[in-house]
Amino acid sequence: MKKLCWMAIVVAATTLSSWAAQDHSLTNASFESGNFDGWQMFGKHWRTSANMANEKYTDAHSGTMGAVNDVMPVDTDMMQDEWRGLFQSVRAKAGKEYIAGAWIKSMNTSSTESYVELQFLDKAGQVIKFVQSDFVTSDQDFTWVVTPPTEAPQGTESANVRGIVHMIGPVTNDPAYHIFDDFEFKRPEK
Ligand SMILES: [Ca+2]
Repeated sequence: MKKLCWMAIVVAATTLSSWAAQDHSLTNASFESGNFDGWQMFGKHWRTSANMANEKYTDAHSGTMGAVNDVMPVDTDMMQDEWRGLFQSVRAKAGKEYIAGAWIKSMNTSSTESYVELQFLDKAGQVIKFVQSDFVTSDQDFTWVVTPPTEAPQGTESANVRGIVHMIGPVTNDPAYHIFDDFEFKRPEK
């Protein structure tokens, strides 16, 4: 009986830690599930999409699916519509260097931009350091967009790998599209 109780505690602790931060590798980093399993989002108009009818319009860098954010001409409320993001939590260790990256494609970029952000969080879940990639500010085919290698500061317990879309001002005429695929979180290669 005593052994059984101990087992239950171990199982509970394991479940809790995997909920708090996935271990190193990202879940559903290529969106091949066709949904946002493993990801959390904020802001408007996130969808997974294949759209393979024409190479020019594909939404997948690898496999058949990618994650798309649509910035629509009707998104005119800067309070509600300005920021959109998708992210997931991973385990990270203080003193170790990491990078976060994704392949980003953009179309009809107009007054929008996108980037990858890496946040380091402490035990309480507070962001104690963050770093960003270069910003995608004009139309491009899938391009590897990555943060500088960054050392996790003292007190780091986890990291958030984030894809961010920023509406600088309302778009006119056509929607702007920022498409993400194949996120990575890893130690930089030396
Ligand atoms: Ca994919």
